[in-house]
Amino acid sequence: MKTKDIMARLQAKYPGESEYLQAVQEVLESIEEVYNQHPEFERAKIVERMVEPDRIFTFRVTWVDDQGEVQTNTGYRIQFNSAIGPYKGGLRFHRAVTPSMLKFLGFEQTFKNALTTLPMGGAKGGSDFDPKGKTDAEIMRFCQAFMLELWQCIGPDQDIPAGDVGVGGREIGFLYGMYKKLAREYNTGVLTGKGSTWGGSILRPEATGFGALYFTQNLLHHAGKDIKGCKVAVSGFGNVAWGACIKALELGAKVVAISGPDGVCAMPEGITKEMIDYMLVMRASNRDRVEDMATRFPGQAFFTAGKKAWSVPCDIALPCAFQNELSEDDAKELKANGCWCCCEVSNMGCQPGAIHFFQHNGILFAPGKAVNAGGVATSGLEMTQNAEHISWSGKEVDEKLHFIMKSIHEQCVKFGTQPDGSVDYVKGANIAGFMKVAQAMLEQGTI
Ligand code: 2IT
Repeated sequence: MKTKDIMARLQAKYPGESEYLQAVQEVLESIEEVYNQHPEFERAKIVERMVEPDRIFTFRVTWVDDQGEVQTNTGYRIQFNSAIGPYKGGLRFHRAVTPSMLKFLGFEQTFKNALTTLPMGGAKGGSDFDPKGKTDAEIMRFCQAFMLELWQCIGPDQDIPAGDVGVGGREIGFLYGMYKKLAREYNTGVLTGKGSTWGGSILRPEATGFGALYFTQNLLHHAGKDIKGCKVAVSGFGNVAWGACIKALELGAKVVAISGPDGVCAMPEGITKEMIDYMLVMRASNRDRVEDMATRFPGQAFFTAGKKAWSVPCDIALPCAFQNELSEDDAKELKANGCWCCCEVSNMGCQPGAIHFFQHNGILFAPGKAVNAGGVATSGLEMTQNAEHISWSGKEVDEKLHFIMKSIHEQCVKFGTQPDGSVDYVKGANIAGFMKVAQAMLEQGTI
């Protein structure tokens, strides 16, 4: 297998699908050497099969807004790979959603899910619906209309969606209500991220952020460092950023920045518990503005329009918002300001140039598919609880999440340790995830 040849073929076949091509390129580059030591993979054309989704559903979603006007959006579900388990992955509602974006996310999800130690295949879905400025009633009508199409494609042993950008507990509630009405079954295992009184797992809302901090702790420990007293810059203010802030604070770090599409809020004395709670209010408001934090906490949070979290001096950068949110220039600014570690929490949050810069300038870096896997892992734990019709305590879930993040870190170290003793976490995560999926595909024959 030659990455160059496969990429040339994919570029010709899917011109303009830049996020998808970027995600595939990163994985192929890191697995090429190992892959070519396995002629059985080459014979079975594993890579050629793995880069194509199993199937893509595309559907029209029509709904009526509060003014009585008819609105039309496009919905998607991409079932990417089911070698090691049923399709599993989130739904993204964002105005920029395209098949390319969801293909990249579904592809990444396949390897991420393989790292979790749980039996889950990869999928992603969503819509170009823009939640910004929408009322709760509009969000409910959109979710219901979306599920009217989606429900035929999913099932607890088939494909299990969850949240992602623009889809949180509120949206999962509306989606589940409509699913239940259509299927006439109380089938909790069909979605994860549910409310805790109706089949949701304790700690699922926090899990992505908590898991990311557990991974960061493992990485720092391996490098002989400690998070206590470190200054942390976080991007975004949604569910993932919220969980990361809670755990960072708990571990004795100081969160000095959060950000939004409108700019950055710097908090020189560190974020407080009250401010973290306010992030939930900001998310629920659908305003999509981080400036609201500075308005609510004058003298503690200082807003600068048009700037990113990476402009605030920190030790550790945690991108928690969107793909490609951290550029090479941002990476240079971070280093110039003293940053020495970046754990990518968002999916593909760092541009290739930024990753390259980190890796060649002694900055510890770990990729999203390892760092943020605690979210989907806890979804996997929710599926187990649903299948058994039981509910575990927060302590039980947290212990399992700790174990999973530790094991993901170990897999990265096993496959990513370099001759000089340093760990290439990108390589480690990609090879570990790939080997598991590739082996399963091989054993299941040419399908
Ligand atoms: O990117 C992700 O891993 C998620 N959005 C969570 C997916 C899930 O099924 O919990």
